[in-house]
Amino acid sequence: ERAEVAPGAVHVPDWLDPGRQRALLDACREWARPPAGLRTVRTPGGGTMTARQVCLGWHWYPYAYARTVVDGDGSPVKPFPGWLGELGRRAVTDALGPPAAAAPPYDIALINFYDGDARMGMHRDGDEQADAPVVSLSLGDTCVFRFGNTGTRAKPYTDVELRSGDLFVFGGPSRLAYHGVPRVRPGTAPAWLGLAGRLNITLRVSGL
Ligand code: MD3
Ligand code: FE
Repeated sequence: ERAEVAPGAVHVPDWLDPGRQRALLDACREWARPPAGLRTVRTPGGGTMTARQVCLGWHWYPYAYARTVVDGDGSPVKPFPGWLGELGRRAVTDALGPPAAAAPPYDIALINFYDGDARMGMHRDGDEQADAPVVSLSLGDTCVFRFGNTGTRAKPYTDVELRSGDLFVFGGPSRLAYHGVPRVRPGTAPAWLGLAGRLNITLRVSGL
């Protein structure tokens, strides 16, 4: 099924079948290894993100993109694989319908690893130079995903549970909306996946 949570914000539960979830998890575990592997993100204000992250294609650091891990081991960022771009195009078409015009290729993946205590505060994703939809894929433990407003970080919110295999696409008027992850539900991952915790993969177009 397909649920439009706000204009341009579409949730497709159970979009990835078990075989594809396992394959994507295996790929994420490879990408997490050094060099240019999983790292802790530190914000300019002295804060630390509780979800750890690895990037493909372009390296995100607060609040810009680079081609090397400027805030980590300094290595070149891992390449963004063509098959992941194809997955992104299919995701957008399944959620929003076929594009009206030729769409630019996905060239960034940001992969967030959450343990039971990890959270993500309310924020907007404004560091990309393109307005293409963001594709989000969830693996492992269920989380509470909080979707807010474009003009303010404040209420009202819509809370949605994201489960292993779910797709969420954020385009059009929802592209710059505030959003966050107030909690993860430990121990809720499907047993066959073999993952303790939660992974979220976002696919983006850099416009760079
Ligand atoms: C709405 N990640 O990586 S996924 C992020 O679960 C991020 O790790 C969360 O927020 C996570 O920036 C939420 C859903 C999501 C991702 C990107 C968005 C929602 C979005 C970009 C624009 C609007
Ligand atoms: Fe975000």
